[in-house]
Amino acid sequence: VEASIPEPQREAWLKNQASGFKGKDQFEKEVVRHVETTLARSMFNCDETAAYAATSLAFRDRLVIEWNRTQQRQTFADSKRVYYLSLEFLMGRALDNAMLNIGEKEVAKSGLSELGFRVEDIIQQEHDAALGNGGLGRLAACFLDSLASLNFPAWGYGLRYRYGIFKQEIIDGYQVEVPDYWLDFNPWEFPRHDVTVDIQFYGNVNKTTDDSGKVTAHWEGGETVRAVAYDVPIPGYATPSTNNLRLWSSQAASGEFDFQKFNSGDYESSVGDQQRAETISAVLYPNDNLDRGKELRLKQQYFWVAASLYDIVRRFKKSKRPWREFPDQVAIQLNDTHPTLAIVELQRILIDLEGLDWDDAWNIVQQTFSYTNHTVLPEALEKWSVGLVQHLLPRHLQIIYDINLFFLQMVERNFPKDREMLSRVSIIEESQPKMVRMAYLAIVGSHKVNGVAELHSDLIRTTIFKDFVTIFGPDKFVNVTNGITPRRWLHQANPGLSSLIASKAGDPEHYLKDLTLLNKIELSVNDPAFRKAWAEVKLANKQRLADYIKSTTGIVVSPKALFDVQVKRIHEYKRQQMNIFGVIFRYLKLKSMSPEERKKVLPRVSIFGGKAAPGYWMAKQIIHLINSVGSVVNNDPDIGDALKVIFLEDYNVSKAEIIIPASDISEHISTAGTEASGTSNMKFVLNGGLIIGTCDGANIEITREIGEENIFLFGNLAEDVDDLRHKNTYGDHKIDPSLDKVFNVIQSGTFGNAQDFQGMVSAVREHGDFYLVSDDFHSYLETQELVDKSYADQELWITKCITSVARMGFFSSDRCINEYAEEIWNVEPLQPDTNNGVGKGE
Ligand code: GPW
Repeated sequence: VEASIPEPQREAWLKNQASGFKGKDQFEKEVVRHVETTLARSMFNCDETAAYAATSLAFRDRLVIEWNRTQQRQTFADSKRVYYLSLEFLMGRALDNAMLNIGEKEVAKSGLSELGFRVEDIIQQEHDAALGNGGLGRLAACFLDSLASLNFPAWGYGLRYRYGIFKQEIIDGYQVEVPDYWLDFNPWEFPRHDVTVDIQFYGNVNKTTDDSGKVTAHWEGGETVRAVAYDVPIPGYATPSTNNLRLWSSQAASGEFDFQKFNSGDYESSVGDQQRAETISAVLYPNDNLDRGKELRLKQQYFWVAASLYDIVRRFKKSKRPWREFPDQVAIQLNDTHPTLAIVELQRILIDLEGLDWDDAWNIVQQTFSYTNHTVLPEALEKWSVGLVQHLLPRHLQIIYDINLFFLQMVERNFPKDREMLSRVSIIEESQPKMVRMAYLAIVGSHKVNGVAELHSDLIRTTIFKDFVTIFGPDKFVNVTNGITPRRWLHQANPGLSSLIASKAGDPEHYLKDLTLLNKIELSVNDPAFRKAWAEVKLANKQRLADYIKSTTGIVVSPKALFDVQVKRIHEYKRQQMNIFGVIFRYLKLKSMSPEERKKVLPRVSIFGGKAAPGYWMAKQIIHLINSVGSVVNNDPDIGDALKVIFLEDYNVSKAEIIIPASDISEHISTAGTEASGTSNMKFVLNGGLIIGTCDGANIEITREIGEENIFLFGNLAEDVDDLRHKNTYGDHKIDPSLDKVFNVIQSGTFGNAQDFQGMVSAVREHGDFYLVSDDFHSYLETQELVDKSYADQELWITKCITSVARMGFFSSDRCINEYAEEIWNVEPLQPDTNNGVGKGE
């Protein structure tokens, strides 16, 4: 590496190489230096915010050194890289993760303590990086952690939203959205004002023919917006490898503003141009599992995809390799269909700008891309109107039509007897207006398509993408069951449990890198001291959450009660409504008991959290009902500790880190066949909580791993859902008697104005109960009773918990990333130099 620098300069550079702090004394020195010089403050006005800033900068210096080395190493090795394109990266906080991955948390703890701070308080100063909605965005963040920890040369590409997912406030029981301006102070990003790409929109296409008769398309005119790169270092755990997450920010292309307009007095419109450009990366769309087809969203997609591809192609061209080697150097993973235009953009670059033949170009494209599907819900499958694509990206629409033409010709040749096949699989839906089906485009342009859990992958093969399995053969469609990073979701969120595990499974550095080693704790399942310590860890985590609940809601809950948690985006298919109906049923039952009877019941705390998309009326109604039930139940003197209902506002990654380790039971109760995988189910079990759930998504594989005696499954199966829905709509739909009782109480006004909750009730009673709440309600209540009974036998309960954790190794995102690397990307890790002694994990 150094050989590229000429002799005399090289010496000076090497002699003065930055190294970052080593050990506690240097750490303190660096913190004080950053307080005094970078922040221009002193020990007399260094509050926790400043201490956070200085600590982060000290750690950042360490990260950057390894980051530069990793990037140089990857450039010189010139091996294949993975590019993970995702519109969402739900990163949460970075400092704690950096301390852990670099392996210097103990140093930070004692150093900060000598300077007068507690490391936990400092960590909590950080604002979450919340550039995502839910599971899809968090999956991308877990993948980045695993890619770096496993030493894969990999980059993430996303958008640098000025506003992440909104902050949720609950006011009078209603959700209120508050903008999340998070960039005020962000030490983790590096603006690269020299790395820019000008992105074109609108305009028109002209074709020219050269002497040989070759036709070339030229996309001309329109407007230009500048993409500026912001880089975020992603440290691996217990390895010096530090990868890059590149987020694009939009700016006016013409400089600060149009001086012509400014000087001629048209100040407002000159600023207006700039603001319009900045709008592209201004805000994350707050929809989860829903496609709303807004023009600005399509602009975001193309802006991000075009800038990323320009960057990737620029890097490839430096190697001077022939184009056919592109797929040997580049694997691009499409996180859902949001980046599907990348397929069209690469084809455009190759044929219009690089002069390749269509077929050669298309081969390269197909070998380069692969696509992950995350849902079968029809309302979430992206479609863009042909008119909108034509207007915004005229050349891309032509290419989409050509891709479709050649694809349909192939289908016609291979399946001449099935005439209806053509309209079924056409990338263009012949509706009014015509629509581009993005999932079909993604399939046709990729070499592999994967689902995210076994049931989900089976469903896409047999339902929504059935014809494509016929056309391309079964090998194109694979399963890669999701995973989670055990660094954040075990060691960081639950240090107590992690060190208890370490006492049996050995060094965290080993089992956090090979999570199957967790199975060692199963040998201690009958060890009384281990079991006692296990129970103490859980109780301490519940106490921590109880304190948090007290401080944020004022409500006192007993850590001895059974903590029942459902935290995730609010959605009808996830069925928080079924949970709250169940809570109401429990409340009615408690009310019907004598005080003596009531004293004997196992107390329960029902904890909810999650955001509703701002335009999702039913989801907001569900939040309102949960809060209304809470204010009745929590203030009912008959009830006391027997039942508490808590809604925790603004659920996000850093709150998940407190909530998840504190659960006894968590709810993953989607209508069978609707939740592609779920990933919080994995987090809860890994943290020693049990699950009540449906046979859906990864619940099924969790059951297979931990054993069906360790999970509370209930409800109808995916294979029966269609028939049940049909019956509910066309047959005589009798609703479950217990649910009917609950509805009558809601309608009597017990929880406030019955009108406010009419939508939720009539969705079940009158509109066919699409999510089968009534069909599953009896089974749900019975299973909740079984949960109470099982919890009463604490010894058996603890056995279930320990056994489950021991068997969760499969769900590490490291396993998941290794599967992608082998089955889809064909990439190898690049081992770091092991002799520089940096980057030892804790
Ligand atoms: F609709 N998921 C999500 F498929 O969080 F695009 N947001 C989304 O918009 C979509 C999916 C989309 C989730 C799935 O709902 C969840 O089951 C899965 O575990 C997660 O993606 C990661 O694969």
